[in-house]
Amino acid sequence: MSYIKETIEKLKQTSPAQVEFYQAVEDVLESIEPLLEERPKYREHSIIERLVEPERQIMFRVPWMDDDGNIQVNKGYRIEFNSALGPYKGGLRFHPSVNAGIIKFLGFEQIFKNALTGLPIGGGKGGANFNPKGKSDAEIMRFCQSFMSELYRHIGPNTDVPAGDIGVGSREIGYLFGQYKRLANRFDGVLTGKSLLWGGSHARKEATGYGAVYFAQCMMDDKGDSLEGKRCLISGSGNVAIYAMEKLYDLGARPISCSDSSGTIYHEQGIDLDLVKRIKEEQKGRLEEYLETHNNAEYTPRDDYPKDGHSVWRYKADLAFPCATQNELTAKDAQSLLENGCKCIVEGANMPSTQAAVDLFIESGAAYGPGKAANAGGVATSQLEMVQNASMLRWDFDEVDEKLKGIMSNIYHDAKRTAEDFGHPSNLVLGANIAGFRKVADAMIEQGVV
Ligand code: NDP
Ligand code: 2IT
Repeated sequence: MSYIKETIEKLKQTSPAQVEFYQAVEDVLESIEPLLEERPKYREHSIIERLVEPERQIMFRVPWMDDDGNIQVNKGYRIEFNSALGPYKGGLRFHPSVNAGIIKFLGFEQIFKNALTGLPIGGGKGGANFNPKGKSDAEIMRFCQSFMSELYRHIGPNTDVPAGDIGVGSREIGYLFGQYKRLANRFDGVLTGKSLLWGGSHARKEATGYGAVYFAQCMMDDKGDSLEGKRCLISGSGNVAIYAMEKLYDLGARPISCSDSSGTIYHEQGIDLDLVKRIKEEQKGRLEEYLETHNNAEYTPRDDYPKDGHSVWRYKADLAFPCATQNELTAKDAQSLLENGCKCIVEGANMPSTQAAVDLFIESGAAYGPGKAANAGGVATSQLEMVQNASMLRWDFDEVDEKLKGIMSNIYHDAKRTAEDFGHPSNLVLGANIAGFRKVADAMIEQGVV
């Protein structure tokens, strides 16, 4: 058995039942095989064995009281995965599907994503199996306060800096920050994605979606093409999806779909983004309500999705932006995208394509931008928020946006150059994984056995 396969087998025994985590680890380890041959020092220093083991895993009880006076209990997590390059950095996810394996997959991805940004941030992730849907504002606040009552002792502006992810947006960051400040008696940059009124950065809210589109722009440039006039399929209708659609419109493209966990909207004339913002950001409603304004749009409820696939990916388009969640794009979906002439897939979400779908994209020669490269604009702008907090300055929107553009272009070219150096010029999975891994591994060697 190869060294990589042996490592993965061992991991399955020592960390049982964490399938998403194995998937993320396999993706990275299989890509870096050629690098391990070239540089035996990584094996001599047991870099892989150390990398797959988080530096610290914090799991805690989150008790809170609902509006009816019942006591509820959730599981809270913060996985501090790797601090070779800087303080642990990564979001918090509140979703009923959250478990240790999901937080570990996200934390593991975050290590290499953060390394790719070229900024001094390590990798971490956290969250809870809490379902924010249907909860009152007061319940959300009590939950966030209880969550932070444990988390605050583990985080700090130079230790670990959480942010948002699925189910955690500016409202939750506000309640979390308020409780942190109360307990720690410090007003510091311990969370990112903060409100512009009290320490947030311009363009952080937009950064992940905008960044994914800037990344797509680099991919199209390389083909001698542009986004102008292109039909784009988007999944999700949360933070990443909304701001990806906004930037696509800015650059002359046409987003024609979006989705939530209940169903998919397809609107040939182009998604009405102001309406989606109103439904999702202001009313926290369901996408189905879109039809009340646009009866010429098509809505497919989740129950009517094709077997083994999702409804979004069966339409004809030039580009696809999965921006909802992990494994939302299957081999069947990849096939139908490719058959319909889709030439560029850009991942706004973390690990949205199954391994079989990724294999199909790579074999087909389509331009495929993996999440850890294409969605790194969010965390990169979080680091810009940390810089502004540490210096007590505030940059204007254009300044942050320009920096974000530069970072996305650097990530693209770093991954592309690395893929070329290893003889697979169009394989950005290999390029991104090797480029990210190399930075972390070299730092770990220099810091000794810790
Ligand atoms: P939001 O909570 O704002 O939106 C998530 C969207 O995805 C919603 O439309 C949601 O639908 C849908 N969704 C979530 N879970 C599922 C599911 N199990 N099945 C179907 N649909 C689902 O989250 P974000 O936009 O912030 O995050 C989206 C993705 O982007 C995630 O993979 C996240 O890890 C990744 N990401 C986020 C970054 C950020 O800065 N926010 C940075 C980098 C990556 P519904 O409302 O019905 O639940
Ligand atoms: O997956 C991600 O990169 C995020 N959810 C953003 C993390 C951050 O610290 O901004």
